[in-house]
Amino acid sequence: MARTYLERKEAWAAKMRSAPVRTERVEGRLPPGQHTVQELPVLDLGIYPEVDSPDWRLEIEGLVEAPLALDLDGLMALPRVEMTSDFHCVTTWSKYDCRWGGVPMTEILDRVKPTDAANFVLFTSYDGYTTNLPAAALFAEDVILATSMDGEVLSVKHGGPVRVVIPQLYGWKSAKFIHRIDFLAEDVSGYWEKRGYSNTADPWLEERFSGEEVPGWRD
Ligand SMILES: Nc1nc2c(c(=O)[nH]1)N[C@H]1C(S)=C(S)[C@@H](COP(=O)(O)O)O[C@H]1N2
Ligand SMILES: [Mo]
Repeated sequence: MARTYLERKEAWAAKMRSAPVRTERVEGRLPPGQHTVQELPVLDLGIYPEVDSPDWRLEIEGLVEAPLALDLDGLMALPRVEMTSDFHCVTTWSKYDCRWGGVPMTEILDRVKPTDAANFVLFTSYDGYTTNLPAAALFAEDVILATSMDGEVLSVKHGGPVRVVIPQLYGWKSAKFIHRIDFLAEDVSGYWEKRGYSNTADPWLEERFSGEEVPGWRD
């Protein structure tokens, strides 16, 4: 019987974990080991949460001076931008020039003010997905809470109503259907990170997999 996408992705992680780790960041637009695709593929757990607009919330909590809960109107009222960036998935495809519209993450950071102890971030999404990353990665200028793609309202397939996009990290850190952002002192592994994927996920360092043993993810 054909294996599911999730099974193949896990098996691939198991196989590739012995690949040599890069010590130097590779320069250039296309990160090492990637190839470009023309259309943005759809990649997720196959669960499409239908959140009614009035019920949607974004909650930002943990080690911040001013925790924030936004409904969709509240998010839409914040300063907005359109920006174009490249998207790199760990499964080796890269899509150039994705045009995202939404609220820059810097607007959120300015409001919640993460404390000095906030070294890590955990995203939690409406499909049950989680992903963790160093808090510093959120401060890049091109990180966006996207509500539109290519000038159209963000589809559920691509993570609508609201998703995170972090162009400088592999795509699995760009949480679709975002619900919570928690600032933490200690790193907490997310869905793929528990299954052997990298905590830091820099495509130009080819940080695909965790160098350490991840308890429980091997058969
Ligand atoms: N909530 C959620 N976000 C997610 C995922 C997911 O399964 N659930 N998959 C991640 C992965 S592995 C990738 S490559 C991108 C894919 O985004 P796209 O489907 O818009 O191309 O979403 C990321 N964000
Ligand atoms: Mo991915």
